[in-house]
Amino acid sequence: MSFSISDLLADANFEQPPQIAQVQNKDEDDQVALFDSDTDLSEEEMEELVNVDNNSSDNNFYIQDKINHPELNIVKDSSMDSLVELLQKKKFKNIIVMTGAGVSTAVGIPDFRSPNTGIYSNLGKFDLPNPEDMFDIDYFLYNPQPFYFLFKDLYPDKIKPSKTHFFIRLLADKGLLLRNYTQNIDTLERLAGIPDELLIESHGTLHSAHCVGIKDKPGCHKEYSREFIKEKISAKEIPYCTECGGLVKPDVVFFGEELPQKFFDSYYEDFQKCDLLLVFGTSLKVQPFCNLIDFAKIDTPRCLINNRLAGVTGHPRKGFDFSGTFQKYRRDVFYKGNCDDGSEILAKSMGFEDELNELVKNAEPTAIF
Ligand code: CNA
Repeated sequence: MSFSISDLLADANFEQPPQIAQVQNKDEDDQVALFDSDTDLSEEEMEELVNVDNNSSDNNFYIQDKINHPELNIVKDSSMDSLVELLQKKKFKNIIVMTGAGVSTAVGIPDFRSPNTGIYSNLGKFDLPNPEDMFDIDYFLYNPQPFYFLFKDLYPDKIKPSKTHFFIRLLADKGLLLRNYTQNIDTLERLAGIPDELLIESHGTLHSAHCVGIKDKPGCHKEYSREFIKEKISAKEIPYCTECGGLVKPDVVFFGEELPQKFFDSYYEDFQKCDLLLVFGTSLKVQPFCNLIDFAKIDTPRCLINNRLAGVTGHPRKGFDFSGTFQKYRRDVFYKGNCDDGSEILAKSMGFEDELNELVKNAEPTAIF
């Protein structure tokens, strides 16, 4: 193992407020762009932190506080039952839902990192130098073909949103959703009826497209519809701009590109206001999105619903603390399972399970790409 718990604690800077990851870009020093984090812990290392003996005063930074004031803990342990208990006692009014590719796998769109089924495991035929190059803007401008042809393979002909998308839509209908921050580009949130003002498509969307030019020649930014792209790639053609001959790229944020302004305009205030954070179907490996969980106030309960551990760092101010060891208040819950089962449990404890099942049953499959 490459770390010790005391090293992690010694390492952590307790005074520093959470920060959105910054990455240097060749054009502007302070640009905040999308990048894949490679500094985080393996699943085994996360498991060790989750199973740490938190009665040992060496490990538990806030042990004295917690012994003297057990009532300060927001949840009694990291199980879903603790959150259900809380949901039954307290009405949350400003819920933020963060979502990743795991909310769409149930309806047939693969995620990035699931072993065997994820996109990264199935890029062999494209002969890329690295799997991440598929979504890298410099590589795209140099060789756009793999990106366009991946989409042709990727999307089922007709698709409907998952139960989790409809759960989020119902939170919106009931006035409980403060915002849905999604990393997904598949537009299933829109199809589920989550209103635009409550949705932040943090990594862009396949809904629209623009001319981005070609290598060493900036584009004219002319806007194109999804249908335009769809027609071209169905005919196995690369979509070029009819004005300037540049490449027409869906408005998806590639590694190295800036996130939408709406993300930066909203996240700080939203997370300060948030009274419950639900995180669904993400490995929390893409920055700066994964840093958002650190912006919830220290007594805001947070729940990860995912089929494997994610976002555990062992730092008091970074990531989840499912062992209740590193943070002042115990407030993190982990439901290890699939997103739709997690949504069902939440909907049931909030009293709208039947409405949810009705929405799922009545949804019509639609062609999105
Ligand atoms: P990821 O890194 O592939 O992680 C997905 C996580 O979800 C993994 O931990 C999986 O184990 C877990 N998971 C998969 N299916 C389920 C399920 N049914 N229930 C519970 N857990 C599940 O993907 P992230 O979203 O974390 O990474 C961010 C990338 C992925 C963004 O930039 C996206 O644009 C990109 N992406 C989006 C889509 C989409 O729009 N549907 C698809 C593939 C990739």
